[in-house]
Amino acid sequence: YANLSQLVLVSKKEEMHYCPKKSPLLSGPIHISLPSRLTLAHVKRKNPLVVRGGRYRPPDCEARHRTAIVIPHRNREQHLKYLLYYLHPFLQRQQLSYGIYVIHQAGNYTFNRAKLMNVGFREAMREEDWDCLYFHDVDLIPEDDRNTYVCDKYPKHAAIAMDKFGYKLPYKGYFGGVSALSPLHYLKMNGFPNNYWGWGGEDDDIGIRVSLAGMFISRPSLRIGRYKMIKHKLDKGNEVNPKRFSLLAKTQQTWKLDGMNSLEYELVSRDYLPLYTNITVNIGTNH
Ligand code: UDH
Repeated sequence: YANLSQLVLVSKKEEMHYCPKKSPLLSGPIHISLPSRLTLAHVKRKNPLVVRGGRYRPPDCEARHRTAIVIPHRNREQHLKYLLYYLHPFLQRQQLSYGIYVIHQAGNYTFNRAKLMNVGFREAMREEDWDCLYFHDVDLIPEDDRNTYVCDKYPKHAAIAMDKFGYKLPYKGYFGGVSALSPLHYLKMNGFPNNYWGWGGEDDDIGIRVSLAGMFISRPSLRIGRYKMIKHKLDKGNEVNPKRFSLLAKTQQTWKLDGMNSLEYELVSRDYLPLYTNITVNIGTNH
């Protein structure tokens, strides 16, 4: 019997082939429209194979990549709905095994995008051995599914061509919007900074960390790394950070001291919702 059950195991494994290197389901450019009456129930109905916590694996092949999407969030429910509406089918066409984590900052204190990403990294890795993490603003929708959500040899800046910047890189070291790092990349640069409160600077700090840690920035082509940004005003609680330039001037001295190795937070809740895992976290404040 031992042999027989082993045999069954082996043949089951053989039945599940790896997915092809290039997914046959890709369709290229995506036309984005933002239907005003969209509901999460509708998104769920359109994605029947997504299971609790926003997890998915391809039904008829073994995925080659396991990607976690980490979305920093507060008070952007409408944007989140649109992103999920486009992102779930997009990732499924790429035949990835994936999970979506929304990291929700509790309370009304000043927003801290980079620290929420650090929380997302720790909480996602606690659950599963992801081989790539996509740090994804809630208001950026990818416009081409050949922009595959897998990691490269170096940290990847994926949102290279945003409509907001005329589908061009706004400046050379830009690392904002959507980026992808393997756990090794992430830990090598001590994660992201925890001390940027409010809008601005943290994305440049992250770009600088990549090179301080001896790595380069990888990017998709301008033709493929295209994103639509959902228009919005600067949020209440995310005012421009007046300290951003003085912090940036000190990244070289601070990156090894501030980051994953100094991360502190209080987990408020972890909810396995139908389309994503919601992690609500108290990350404190700057004063
Ligand atoms: N975010 C939230 N809630 C907030 C603030 C930020 O969820 O209250 C998250 C969200 O994922 C967002 C990301 O943090 O996509 C980045 O914040 P942002 O969208 O404010 O930054 P961005 O630079 O937008 O994309 C700036 C808009 C400023 C408009 C100024 C008009 N002149």
